[in-house]
Amino acid sequence: KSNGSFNKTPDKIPVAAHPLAEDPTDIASNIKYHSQYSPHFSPIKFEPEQAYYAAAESVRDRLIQQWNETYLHYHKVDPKQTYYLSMEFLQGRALTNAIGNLDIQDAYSSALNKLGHELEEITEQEKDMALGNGGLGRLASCFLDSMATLNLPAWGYGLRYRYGLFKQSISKSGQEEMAEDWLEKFSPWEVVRHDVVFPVRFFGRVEVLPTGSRKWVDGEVLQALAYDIPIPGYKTKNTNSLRLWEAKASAQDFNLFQFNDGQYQSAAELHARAQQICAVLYPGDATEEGKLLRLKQQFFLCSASLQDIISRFKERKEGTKREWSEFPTKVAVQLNDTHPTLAIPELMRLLMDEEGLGWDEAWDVTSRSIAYTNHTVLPEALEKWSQVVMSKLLPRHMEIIEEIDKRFIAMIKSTRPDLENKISDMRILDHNPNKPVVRMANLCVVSGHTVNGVAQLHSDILKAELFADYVSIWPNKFQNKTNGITPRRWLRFCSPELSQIITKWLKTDKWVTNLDLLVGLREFADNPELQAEWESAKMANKQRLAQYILKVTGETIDPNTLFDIQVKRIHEYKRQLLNILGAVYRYKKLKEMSPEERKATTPRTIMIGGKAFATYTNAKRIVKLVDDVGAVVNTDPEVNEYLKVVFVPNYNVSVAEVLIPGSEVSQHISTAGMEASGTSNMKFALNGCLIIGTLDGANVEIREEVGEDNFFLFGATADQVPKLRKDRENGLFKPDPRYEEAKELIRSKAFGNYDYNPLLDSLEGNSGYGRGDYFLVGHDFPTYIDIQAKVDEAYKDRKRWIKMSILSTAGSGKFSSDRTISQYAKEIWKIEACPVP
Ligand code: NBG
Repeated sequence: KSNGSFNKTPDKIPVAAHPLAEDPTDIASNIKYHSQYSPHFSPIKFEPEQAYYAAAESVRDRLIQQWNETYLHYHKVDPKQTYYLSMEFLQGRALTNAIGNLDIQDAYSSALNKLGHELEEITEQEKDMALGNGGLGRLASCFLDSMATLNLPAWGYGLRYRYGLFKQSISKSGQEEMAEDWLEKFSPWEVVRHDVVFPVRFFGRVEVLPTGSRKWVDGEVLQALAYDIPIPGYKTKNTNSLRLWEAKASAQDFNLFQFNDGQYQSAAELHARAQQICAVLYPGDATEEGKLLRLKQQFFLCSASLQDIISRFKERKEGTKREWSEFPTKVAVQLNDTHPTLAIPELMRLLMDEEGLGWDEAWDVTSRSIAYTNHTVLPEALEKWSQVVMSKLLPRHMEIIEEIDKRFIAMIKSTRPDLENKISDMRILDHNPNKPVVRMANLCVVSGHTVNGVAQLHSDILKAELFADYVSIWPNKFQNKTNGITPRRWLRFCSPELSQIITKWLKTDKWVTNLDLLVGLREFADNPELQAEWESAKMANKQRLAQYILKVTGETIDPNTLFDIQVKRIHEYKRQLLNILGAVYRYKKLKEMSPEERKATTPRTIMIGGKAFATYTNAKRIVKLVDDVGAVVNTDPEVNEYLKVVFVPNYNVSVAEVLIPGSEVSQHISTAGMEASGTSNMKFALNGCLIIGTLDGANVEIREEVGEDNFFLFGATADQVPKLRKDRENGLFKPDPRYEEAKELIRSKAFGNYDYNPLLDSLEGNSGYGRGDYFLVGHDFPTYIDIQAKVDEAYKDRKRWIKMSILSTAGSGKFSSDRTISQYAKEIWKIEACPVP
């Protein structure tokens, strides 16, 4: 523990700055240097918070050294580079990761001791950088880690949101949202680049020049200013960048005359509008203003990033004239879902209107540079923008999109007359008279050179359903890239105990960058020595988790019970409702048992966490239900030794780092065909946690890798789902009595007076999205309950359970994001490693 009364740095530590220091005393000097010469606080205090900022800045110095070398090296070698455009990056905390990747953990730990602090306590001071929602944003962050670790010349591009994903708290009325102020003080990890500024225009009109070429003029122009975050690779010099854009207005846009005249608002109007752009991640889009703001955000990211990419392309061979046809051999742009689709018309515009290329040449360059990843088949998530809004905000881009659409139709008519009747589905513009829209996914498929899904099943569904018509035109455009996770953050750093055991038994720590080596654990899965070590490491993680739960909820949970976790965004298709109905059923059965019978059960602690989108009513009801069930079950003296239900508030990356290592089973129970991949399933499996899951997304591949015996499978398969929905419509569904019992108990107000009827009603009736049990909770309930009984049985056999746990970790090698990124690099981006010497 830190010395609480200690509030000054000790005098015996000299103040100095040698960024590359290895020795703990020198590192302590560096930290002290920052506390004095980069002052952000008044000089007398040196409590954990001050120590965190000073330590982080000292780490940053070291990163900057490698970072600059990396930049210069790439500049000299001029390799082809990847640009990963994403509206979301869920970086989480950076300090543990940075010192871990730099391999200076021990030195920092002792340096901080010398200054009267503990490393663990210091790292807890850091706020999560939560510039994303869930899996898609965290995937982007795992990818950055792998790209740097693999020495790939690559950049992440995103927006510097002032407030990240909202902070969730749970009150009597359920979820409450608050702004998450990650920049409340400042972030020690970002470096502003005052020389990297690009103009971004909105609105205005298209002018036809005497030459016939077109130019976008007037409207309003904001400035995009670059903030860079260093992305260190694991034990390598390569340090890449995550470049986040901030929107600014310039001094000329500040009307001093108006201001002095007392018209404060109108004097700084453009400044206020600039601030709105990066104010929040995914502003509500129920209103027209909200929609416009989101489109502005997307364009802002695309325009600034592409101008930057083009300027780098030119700068790398300064003095020589570059051929534009060379551009796709130097630049690979990856669109993380459809949010950055406007990169397509923006690159076309820049090439034609600014650089003077003709359509064909610009199209060739654009379509050879850009590729698109699809992350969902849910219809409501496939973006469609109003043509009216698009024409107003981006008149030149609308023209370009119309031209792409026109040429696509002409191509179909001339080369594929058999597809003529499909044109209205396949084309980019949808001229529905009530609401003409631009279909962003179609624009990506038509324009990009490659389209990929994020797990085998998902990629198969894309080819067979969503994009089936395009497959017949471009059979080679479609690929699968099964998602992955970085083993650094998600095992090596979040579970040091387990990592040490793995290293000991494999006799190498090379698994950290070559995760396939984990298969080596298989041969020891029955070894009692390994089993004992494994169990005690898991127990330590469970204890840490129990302490965390006590701290954030006040609930005491017993580490000797089976820890069962479901954490992810709350969504009906992810079926947290199935989980809680199962818990309610378990509660009811426990109540009906005699004390002896209860003693024979497997005691369980069910933890559920995740954020519900602020306007998603049913998701919020689910949060409330979990909390209400917990309130009753956890205080019921008859059962609370055997069952607890806890809602874990404010789930985010750093909370996941505590939950996942301490888990024993986790639930990935989406309606088959609806979860594109899932990535937390991989994190759990890697940490020796067994999965209860449907055959959905990456579950399918996890089960293949860890073995059927080590995976608790239940539920309908994706190909059965359409028929089951039809049957339901035709009144052919017969509910299981256990399912009816569970719902009935909730309706009877056993868990409080809140009106759960609207939520439960979504499970009744015969048809319709969100009604008639679209997500098949009722159909899958009986097999879900049966598999839960198997979990209980399996847990009683400790040896078998630990073996399964070891085999789960041993089989998780495939799910390293290093594997995923190597495949992207080779099969989509065609880039190669460029290690800094
Ligand atoms: C999500 C999917 C997940 C998947 C992640 C990352 C979106 C649109 N999609 O299943 O729901 O793991 O993307 O690919 O956020």
